[in-house]
Amino acid sequence: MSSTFKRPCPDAINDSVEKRIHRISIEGNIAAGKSTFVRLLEQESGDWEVVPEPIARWCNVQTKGSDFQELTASQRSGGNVLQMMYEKPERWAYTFQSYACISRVRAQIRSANGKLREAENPVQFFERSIYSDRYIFAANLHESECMDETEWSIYQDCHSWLHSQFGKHIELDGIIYLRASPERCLERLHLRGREEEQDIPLEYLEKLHFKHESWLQHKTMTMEFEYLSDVPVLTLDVNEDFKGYEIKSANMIEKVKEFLSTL
Ligand code: UDP
Ligand code: D5M
Ligand code: MG
Repeated sequence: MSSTFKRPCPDAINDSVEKRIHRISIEGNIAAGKSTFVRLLEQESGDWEVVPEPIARWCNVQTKGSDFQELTASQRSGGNVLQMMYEKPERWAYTFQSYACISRVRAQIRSANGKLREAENPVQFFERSIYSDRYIFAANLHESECMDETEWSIYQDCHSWLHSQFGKHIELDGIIYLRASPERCLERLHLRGREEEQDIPLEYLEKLHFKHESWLQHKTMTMEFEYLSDVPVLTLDVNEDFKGYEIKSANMIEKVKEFLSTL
């Protein structure tokens, strides 16, 4: 019997796990509370894994562990591209958006870690998606004339190509929209105190808010990726603080579980 046994190839294992994984994107305006929320999700279940936004790479902040190598590589290329984009958007928007999108895909396609292989109902929560990259942030910068027509069409071309190549690993089964007013986001942005963001005006957050609303609330946004219009959306109102409020947080987690059970 043992002579006929074939050790399954690791890629086949990865493929079968990948097929069972539900991928959920956590969307929302700047400082709505996404990172805070995904930290709660991560603690909730061994079946749940979080892929945070690669903001550290964009700011060139040194972190520990596996991020370190890539950070040093990006340091060699120089600079804090998030800060550069906020200081001179018409010069750096295209560079930033290209890097944001590529680094996000790279983070999200890394195969699920060991714990998800054992999971009964594996779920990956992405902090944002390549759809918000393009249809919220990059589109807004193009509309604000910080990316010209050539940059915008090259960006879209690269984005579509990335999707055609890696879509299988990053397409979504659901979206959780953390909805907060632009005023609340501005308060939290100041509270968080990320240096690069301190001059962001309310009007900028309003523009991003309306884009989120048109995509996830009114569903009037036109997008190239047809499957997205059928992806279920769970909206959670986060105007009131949930951080530090156990009952409110538990309530949100319950809603997430109910949502997952419908997918
Ligand atoms: N925050 C808060 N109350 C909440 C959720 C978040 O005060 O209920 C704070 C959080 O501690 C941080 C800021 O708001 O200082 C922005 O949160 P986060 O970084 O999670 O936002 P993101 O930009 O990831 O959506
Ligand atoms: O942090 C993300 C920061 O990066 C925030 O300042 C907005 C900015 N930004 C610009 N373009 C993008 C794209 N394409 N994706 C994500 N963030 C972008 P957060 O506070 O987590 O929203
Ligand atoms: Mg965040």
